[in-house]
Amino acid sequence: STQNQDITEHVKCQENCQHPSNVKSHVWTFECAWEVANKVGGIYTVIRSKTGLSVEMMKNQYVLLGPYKGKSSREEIDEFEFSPGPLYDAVCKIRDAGLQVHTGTWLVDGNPVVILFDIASASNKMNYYKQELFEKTNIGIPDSDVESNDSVLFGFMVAQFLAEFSNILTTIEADSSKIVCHFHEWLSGIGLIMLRLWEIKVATVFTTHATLLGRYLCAGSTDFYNNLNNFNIDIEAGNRQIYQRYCLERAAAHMAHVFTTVSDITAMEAECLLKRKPDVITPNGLNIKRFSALHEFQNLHAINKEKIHDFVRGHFYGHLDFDLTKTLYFFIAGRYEFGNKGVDIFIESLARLNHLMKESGTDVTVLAFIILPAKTNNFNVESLKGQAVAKSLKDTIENVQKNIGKKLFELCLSGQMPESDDLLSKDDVVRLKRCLFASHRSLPPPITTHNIAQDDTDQVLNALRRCQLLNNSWDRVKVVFHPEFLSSTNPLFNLDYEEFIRGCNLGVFPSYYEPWGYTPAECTVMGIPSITTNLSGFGCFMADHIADPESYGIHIVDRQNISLDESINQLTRYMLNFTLLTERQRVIQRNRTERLSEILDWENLFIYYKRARLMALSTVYSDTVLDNEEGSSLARQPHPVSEPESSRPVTTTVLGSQDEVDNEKELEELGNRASRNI
Ligand code: 1S3
Repeated sequence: STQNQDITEHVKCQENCQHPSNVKSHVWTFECAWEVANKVGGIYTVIRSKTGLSVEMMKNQYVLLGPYKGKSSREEIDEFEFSPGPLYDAVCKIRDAGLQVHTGTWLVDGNPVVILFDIASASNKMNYYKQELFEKTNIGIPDSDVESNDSVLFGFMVAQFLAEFSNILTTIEADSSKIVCHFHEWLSGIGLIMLRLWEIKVATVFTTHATLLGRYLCAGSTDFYNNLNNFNIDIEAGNRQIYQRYCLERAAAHMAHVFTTVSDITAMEAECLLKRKPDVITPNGLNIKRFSALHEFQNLHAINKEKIHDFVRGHFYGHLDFDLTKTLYFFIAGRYEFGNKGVDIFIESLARLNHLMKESGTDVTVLAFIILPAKTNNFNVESLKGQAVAKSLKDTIENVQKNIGKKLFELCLSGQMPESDDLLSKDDVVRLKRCLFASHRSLPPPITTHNIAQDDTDQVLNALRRCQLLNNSWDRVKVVFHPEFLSSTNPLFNLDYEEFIRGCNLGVFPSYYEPWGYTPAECTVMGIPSITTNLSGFGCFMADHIADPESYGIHIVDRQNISLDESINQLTRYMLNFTLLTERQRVIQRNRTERLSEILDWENLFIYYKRARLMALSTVYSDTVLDNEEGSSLARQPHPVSEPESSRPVTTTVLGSQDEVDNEKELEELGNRASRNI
């Protein structure tokens, strides 16, 4: 795009770089994370989803710092040398010191300037770095801790680069530029720690997206939230062999000029475990591209649901005794953290839902997808065979169809009225029979699409077996565990992850440990209702900002104030209620859900980042003006009211707002009825 070209030009433009007075802003903003141009988890989404806005606001004075990962980095960035200027000079300086650095722009929205550090090039300095770190902080890094070793190399390289950059700026006459660097997570923390220890004039922000210890403690069988204040932190970290990482995280949090985290619930955790209360809460946003036509996202749902039907036709071949038009797709997706992500209670609730649906004699079927990456030995034969059988049946029928059409045409041309017996040839019958016999199978469809490496100890498989969720014909709840993230090259689903979400009816994310939780947020902006919890940052954020989240399709399970059994029942009830909605009601709910997109847009949430950085700058540079209006709280979303009637033509499947008014009461009554049923 023109904007991207402009930015690249800016970076390459010698004049601009040599004369900072030519650029509007005098603040250089660096953002540093292990997940810059490196897709590992949620922080990648945090950074990537706001690159467009960041570049729009800060132009070429916004620079991302990340690790160089060889081939995968080469696919992510457009590599080129910067033209002479302070950035280029700083890069040259650290290259002169024997360190390898790759420069260019990241091939994402906004095309931000990116500097990737090849940590392997610094490995010969590892012992010097560790020695210095130990002498200055008393934190010792064992050789066996690979991640911490990587963080040492990355951190020192970043700190050296920023030190050089800061030094170069001070030598440029009449340059009053300020520098702020925003570090994410403990893996980038050493960069911040060293900058402070070397007393480099750079304002620093540190954001934690989860505390290390919190994640570990929750994954055990600890009653985490009721004991937040009682843990003996050093002992707990030591017992889990993460003491050095914990120390790095805590040091970065304390040495930062401004410390932030993504939600109130993680702020509370950070205060107890890291012993510093975050200065600012920086909730995660998304890059919202709303469709100009209101019904477009509804159409995308229909198109992608049809593609999921195709998968189901193959996977359930020989057992497709349920009506696809009355089938609802639920899903859970994320990191394979069985308890933390609430997969345990999801499966238990599915079992209870299955029981209730069978009892009620409903003709609705729920198919629950579990998408969590696990170690596998590729797809299993049954799953691949299912898709092949369905495809061969489809091809055969298309051929037979063509033959029938040809015959009909010929007969009509010769003035004869075709008899039904004339249409199917013997050959066609034989071919059809062969396909039909091939599609018989006695065993129920597999509950997983892959050969799981540790099948006998896999937590998901064992929970499904224990709950007897085995895709038997009498079950109203069927399950498919897909232990790999979806991509468009997947041979089973002809869908990438976004298309898959769009095709589903409900996202279920009953997490126990979830500092933010992008999965329900992603559902929301695509107009897909979801279930979250009051222990997830997203769930709490929505509860704070929406008067009645449930009426917008955001269901929040209480995992804080009631027993586990009651939470499971509540989750079951939400899912059961959903199965009782009519198609019309689901369409209305999707419309409402999608209306929440705006609250999750970086356009609205970026103010918190801006505030954190300004606060940091104001502590380092006394002339920074801190605008108190920035970062004030967002408006609360009221109870849904119907939109004014649209003059746009409305498709048959999409309901206009008048329908919505008519159905508001209906929806409420239905909810009440369902709660009485459970
Ligand atoms: C973390 O990733 P996770 O899934 O390990 O950071 C994400 C981005 O802030 C956040 O959404 C998530 O809750 C955290 O857990």
